[in-house]
Amino acid sequence: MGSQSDWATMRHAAETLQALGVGCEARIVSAHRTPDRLVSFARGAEAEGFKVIIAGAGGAAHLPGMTASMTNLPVLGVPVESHALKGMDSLLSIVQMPGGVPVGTLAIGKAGAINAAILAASILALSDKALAARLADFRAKQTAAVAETPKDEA
Ligand code: RP5
Repeated sequence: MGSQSDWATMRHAAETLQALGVGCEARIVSAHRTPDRLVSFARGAEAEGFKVIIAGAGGAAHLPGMTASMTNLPVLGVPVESHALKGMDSLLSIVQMPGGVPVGTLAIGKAGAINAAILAASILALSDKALAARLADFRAKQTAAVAETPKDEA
């Protein structure tokens, strides 16, 4: 993620990955404030053993796109909700990549962070049968948890 301030959103990705039994590592890498760290991370991620990168950033959110420019790993982008523009700036910064350098862009905020984790798990599950089973179980439990009728809220 681009900043400590993104963690309130991106922790939902980490928690979802943990729930699915997928190992993950959370790092702060700012495209603007720590550009050398970005280059070093993106260029070395594959050799470090990462399989999928979830990049969350807000505002002028260049982190996902710049990361994707320096690695062939799948990069999933999470637009963090900004104060000024409610994350529309983040979304448009992340989603409008030029053809040839893809970032799989998710929804703004918490839903996007959760879905980035599930999508990362889906990618990894293609070559991991045990994870595929955990993912199927996760989805089945989610379905079972949806009531057929609403109840009054307290
Ligand atoms: C972006 O700027 C970060 O991803 C963050 O969403 C936003 C604001 O960062 P802070 O000023 O809160 O550190 O680079």
